[in-house]
This record gives sequence, structure tokens and C-alpha cells, in this order.
Amino acid sequence: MNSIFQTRLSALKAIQEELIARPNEKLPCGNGIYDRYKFPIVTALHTPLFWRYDFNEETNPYLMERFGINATFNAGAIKLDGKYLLVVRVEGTDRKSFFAVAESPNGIDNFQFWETPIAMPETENPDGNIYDMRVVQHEDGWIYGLFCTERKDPNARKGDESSAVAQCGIARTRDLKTWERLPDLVTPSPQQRNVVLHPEFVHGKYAFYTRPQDGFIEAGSGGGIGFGYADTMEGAVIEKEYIVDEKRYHTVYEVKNGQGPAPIKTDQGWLHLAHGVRNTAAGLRYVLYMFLTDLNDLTNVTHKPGGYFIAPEGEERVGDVSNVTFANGWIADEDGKVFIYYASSDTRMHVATSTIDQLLDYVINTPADGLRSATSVATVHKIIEANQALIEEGILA
Ligand code: M1P
Repeated sequence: MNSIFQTRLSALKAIQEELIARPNEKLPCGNGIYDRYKFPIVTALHTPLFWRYDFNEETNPYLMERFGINATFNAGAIKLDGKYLLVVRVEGTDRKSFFAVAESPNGIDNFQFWETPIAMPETENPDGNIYDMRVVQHEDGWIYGLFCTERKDPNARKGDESSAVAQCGIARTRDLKTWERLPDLVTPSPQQRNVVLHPEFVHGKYAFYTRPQDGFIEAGSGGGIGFGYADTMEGAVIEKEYIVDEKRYHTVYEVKNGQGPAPIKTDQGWLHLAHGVRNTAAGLRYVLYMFLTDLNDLTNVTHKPGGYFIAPEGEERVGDVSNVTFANGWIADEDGKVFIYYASSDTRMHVATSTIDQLLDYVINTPADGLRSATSVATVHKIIEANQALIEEGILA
């Protein structure tokens, strides 16, 4: 007769194999801008059993989980050697996050974690928590990972065990396996999160998208997505931040916003994906939005559609931090296909697919936010009138 251990081992292996092998399916009739997929692409259940279970029947006769994984979300993305790689934020049941690479042959399913999580080196000031890596193949030849390093606030009053300081940690690699940690980014802002390295030199310098913030949660006087330059990555210092994309009253990014992954270069400009946050009676709501910046002046937003690009839908709306979509990774293939990797509710990863042409059409031709109800109505009227003209001309039935 099989032992509890053997029975559980067979069942656990079978369930995980089926999950990883399951083909994903494009959902029918999207919005014309992108397609969503039926299944999340990476979940806590995708993490290797080898990480979570002691497989020695003598020391673990019940085959108990010894290291629980709570969530897999907010993944950076890069394509290397033809493989779609996500640098996933893996969060243990102990609330600590770390990074681990999950690989897929096609970008939409069969994501499988590499054997071990990344052992990220620390600076002399150890990280309390690390998360949300933006992976960038820079023209200097290195792959950089910029992420949030969070540490307990040294000035927190006695008894306050929640206050923290967020800064931008920097590491570089050639293969996502061996990482060299560099000094944290220094900026004029008290705290930073959602910092992203631009993939090219700008005026001979490294260029960064920043998110200045007064406190750990509140962006406060930090006006939105910032931009700044540093001379080197080996002790990067930004002397001045310029606000490129402001938070604004009564928009989907009125409380705060943040750059998603590094922008994609197109012949019409740099395509950006970002997240915007607004407050509601049910708490903060995080959605994704897009904008385009000038090819030669990265601080000039040339086009910005009104409203959100992706918002949490259906089961995406529920999770550890509900009503959240967040993206810090996307991959543009050479044929123009774009894989948009987004997390829902700080719990799991999803993919949406589009093309550079569709995304450019979306950012360039979608009306901007007029910032008032009357301007929204005027926008709808304009569309209706144009459609009525088509009917009158006999072009539309
Ligand atoms: O919980 C939602 C998100 O909150 C933070 O993002 P932001 O700095 O813009 O508020 C981050 O902690 C992010 O990881 C998280 O998904």
C-alpha cells in the first residue's frame, strides 16, 4: 500500500504537470486594441514543488509544505535566446518577496520556473523586501534589473512597525542567473518606487524614469512620473528630476502613477505603459494606461489616450490587494507582436497580446481625456456624428 507521502507526491506532481502543460486560449472578441487570455500564466501553484516540499519521506512523512508561496506577480520581462522570460515577484507566505525566472517557449503558456530563485546580492544596507523588477537590455551591453528595495524606516516612532523607506535597487547580469549588485540609486526625492532605466543612452548619459514620493505609500508632492539622468550605473546619482507625466484631478491617475516597463521604440515615438491609481470608497484602484513620447525628446508626451488601457476584470478583480492591475514587463517581437504581462490584484500573472501597429493606432487616435463630463460627452457626440454621416452617405448600413 502506498504511504501518505507517496500518494500525496503523485497527486501533487500530476496536478502541477497538468497546470504547466495547459494550453492558454485567446478570449473571443476583444476591444480591437489587445486580446486577453482565458488563464493566468503564472500562479503560486506554478512554483516548483522542489522549493516548497522536503522530499525526504523520513523527515517529512506527511509531505507537508515547508516553505509556502503566497503569490506570483509584478514580473519584469525579456526575450533571450528565443525564450520568453519573466522575472517574477514571488512572495512567500512570510510576506517576503524575491525574484525567480519563469520561461515559456511562446510567451502565452507553458511557463516553467528555473530551478532556483535568484539569490540577489545585497548592499551593506540589507534589503527588508525586494520587488517589482524592471529588466532592461541596455545599449551598454548589460541587462539591468531595477527594483524596489524596502527597509524599515530608521526614524519610525517607537512601536511603529509599519513605516518603511522605498528606494531603487540596481543589479546587472548577462544571463539572469548571476547578478552583480550596484549601489542604490540616489535622487532628490525622499523615497522612490517604480524606477525604470531607459534602454538607450540619452545625451551620453543613463536616463531613468522615476516616481518621486514623499512617503512609503503617498506620492504626495512627487508630481507623477519623473525623468532624470545619471553619469554612471556604478553609483548612479540623479541631481534633478523632471516630471514627464503628471497625476491629475479626476483621472484614473489622480492619486499616483508609475512607469511600467521600459518604453518600446517605434518609428512614431516611444510607447509607454504605466499604472494609474485613484481612490474609491472600496480603496485604491490600479489600472494601466499608455502614452507616447517624442523620439528625440523623451520628456515630451506627444499622445495620451483618455482613460485606462487595462483594468481588472472578472476574477482579476479579487486577490491579496483587490482591484489592482500592475505591469512592469512587456516583450516586443521582431514581427511587431507585443506581449503585455500584467498582474492582477497582487496575486497572479496574465498576458494580453497586441501589435506595435495596434498600440500606435490606440495611443495616437484615441481621444485624450478632456478632464470634464461635458468634454467626454462632446467626444461621444463627435463619434456618433461621424457614424451618422457614414449612414447618410450609404457607406454604413
Ligand atoms: O498594491 C498595489 C501596488 O502598490 C505599489 O505600487 P505603487 O508604488 O504605485 O503604489 C507597489 O507595492 C506594487 O508592488 C503593488 O502591486
